[in-house]
Amino acid sequence: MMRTLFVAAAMLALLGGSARADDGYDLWLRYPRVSDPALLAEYRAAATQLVVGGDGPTLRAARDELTTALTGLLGSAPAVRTSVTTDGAIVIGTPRSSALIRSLPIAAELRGLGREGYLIRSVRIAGRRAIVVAANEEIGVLYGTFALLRRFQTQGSLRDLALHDAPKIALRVLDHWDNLDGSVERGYAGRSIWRWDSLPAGISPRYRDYARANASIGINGAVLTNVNANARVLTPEYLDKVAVVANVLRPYGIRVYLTARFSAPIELGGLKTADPLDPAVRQWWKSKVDEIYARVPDFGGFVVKANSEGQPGPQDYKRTHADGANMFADALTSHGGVVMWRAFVYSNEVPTDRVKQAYDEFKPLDGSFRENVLVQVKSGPLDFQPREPFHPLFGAMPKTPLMMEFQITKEYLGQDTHLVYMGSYWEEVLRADTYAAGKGSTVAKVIDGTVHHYARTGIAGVSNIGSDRNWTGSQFNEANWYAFGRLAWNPEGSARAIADEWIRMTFTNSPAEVASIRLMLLQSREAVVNYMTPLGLAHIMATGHHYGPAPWARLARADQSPTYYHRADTLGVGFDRTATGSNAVAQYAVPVRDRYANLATVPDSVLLWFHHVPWTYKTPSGRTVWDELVFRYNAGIDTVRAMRKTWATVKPAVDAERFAEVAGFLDIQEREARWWRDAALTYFQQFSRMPIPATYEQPAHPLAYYQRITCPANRNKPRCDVVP
Ligand code: GCW
Repeated sequence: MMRTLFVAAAMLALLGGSARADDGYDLWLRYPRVSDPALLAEYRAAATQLVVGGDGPTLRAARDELTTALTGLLGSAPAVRTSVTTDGAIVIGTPRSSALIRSLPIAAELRGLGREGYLIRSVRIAGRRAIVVAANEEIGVLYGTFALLRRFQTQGSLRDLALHDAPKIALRVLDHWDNLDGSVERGYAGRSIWRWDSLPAGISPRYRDYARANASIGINGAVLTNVNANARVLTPEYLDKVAVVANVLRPYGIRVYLTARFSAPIELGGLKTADPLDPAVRQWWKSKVDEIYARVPDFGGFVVKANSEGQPGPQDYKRTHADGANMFADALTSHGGVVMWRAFVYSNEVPTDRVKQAYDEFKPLDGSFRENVLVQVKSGPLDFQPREPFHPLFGAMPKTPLMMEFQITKEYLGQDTHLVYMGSYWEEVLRADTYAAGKGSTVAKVIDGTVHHYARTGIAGVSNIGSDRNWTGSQFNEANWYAFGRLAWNPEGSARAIADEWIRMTFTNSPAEVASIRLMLLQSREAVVNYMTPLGLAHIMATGHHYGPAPWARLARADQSPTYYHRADTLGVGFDRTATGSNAVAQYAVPVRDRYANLATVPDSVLLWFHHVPWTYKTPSGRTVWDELVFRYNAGIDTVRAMRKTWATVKPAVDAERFAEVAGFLDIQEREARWWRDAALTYFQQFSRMPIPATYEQPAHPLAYYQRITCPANRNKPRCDVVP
């Protein structure tokens, strides 16, 4: 038996790359042999030697990556040398680590690149052709190394290289909503990658691969724990584990952060209060922070969710969010740590429209936060819906660094199965104009500090990473991890260009297939908006797991009820957020406010977000709002069908395992898009009392059928079922 297996494996190996089972573990860090002979010859000639100036851990990581990558791409590793002895050397290092780098005329250019920037140049060294990757610090060299490898991987030219780049945002972090028991809140890719039970002795090899992947896209921080925090991570036992993870991530330029449970002084310290102005509480946090830095000298700081969804916070003691944040800031400041204080706060005890509450709470606090506090704001004012207008806090707090929080894990967008490229979503938010300091004050320019000259800048993505072999629950969810990193580095980057890179690095460089897969990616976000929440509808997902449709749900808490958000009745549909309603629109600067408030100018993408309109209201297409809903739901499904067809055409270029996984998920996506349409339209039809025009597919079942469908809280195949 063993023998047959061995023979089969050897035969598979002989068949070469295409026959190899590919589970997606390698992400975009795959280095298959360059197949075009001319290109291969050119690349080989450019990479005969590797000259690494210095021996720090980060330079070693760069050297190892180059060695692995070039071995794969070119068929053999370049010789590692201490000086350039032939044409075709790749020289990496910093002026401090390498006399060779010091001798090159690049000092002026390096000066502008900061700690993490890099330059890549074609040069002559002692008459020999070389490519130099240089930076002020080793981490810049590592980032430059990955940028150079990206050239190889995307089959770009290596001739006359003269590029430099530096990140526009300083703190680029992944927020893991990972619990200490190994579960992941809103995680759809298995269990947590942090194996708390086996740490600190057991170090999973995945930690290093995680670090490589992050470094390759410039992510420089990891918040290891859920914002719904457990104080236990702050105990010495757990801090020892945290320190080990930090040690693995450090060479890759990644700092570790933790979430701080506000009530930890009571739960761990035995104090009677967690009042942020109480001297004993302040002292407790100070000692705790010192204890952390003794183990993790480059600890990044804390992320805090306070007074939101049941989490404790300063308001429990009649203090403000600034009082709370500043207490942590004071404890962290001497160590160089920061506080990322979340603005995602709302309460059903506050009678105001939920989407207004964060602004109401935080705007008056502008100017009262310590210098090392960033206020972390979700991309939209509600909660990571398939589409929301940008959060009105962006642009509204000139004296407080606001950082972006995107959700990479697709809680409300089909989770693991639906193919949705978030790059398009984030690009839309980042390019939105806040008008905070006149035209051109885009969200990107707010968070990169340009608009208000923020001293600190940051961006967080709620991670979609788990223990699954493909890391993110599906092959295409990997693209969202990638896109987040690239947009965090440059928030003015293009979702399309990023998609292109990712496809070339992950699937194929063949132009026709690149174009096909890119089309799928770029269509996918609008498709999900159409088949879930067209025209500015929001939060009509099933309660709890947020997977399927349940626009009918009416909960004890209005602010989490679908019916509260769509407000459908026989007169019309939509949430009036103009002056005649909640007036949330007033939180935006003029002219954004006027554009949204006025029915004549509001984009139909957010029509029902801002307005309650009669079912017969004529949208810009000329269709009534009812007919437009029918049209959009069907358009969403049509796009998914088109995506399926497109995917079928790329079969020859994709390995069988990944091809089949994606095809299977697209099949689910189409079925579930129909489920969404039929559930939503049969529900809304009770109010509109208008027909679904005969040219469209009619719902397969009556409303009651869809209302009986339930999904297990812990979804697993078979997924959601009709309860008989
Ligand atoms: O969207 C909601 C999620 C919660 C999450 C919360 C938050 C971590 O449903 O699971 O809690 O947002 O962002 O704090």
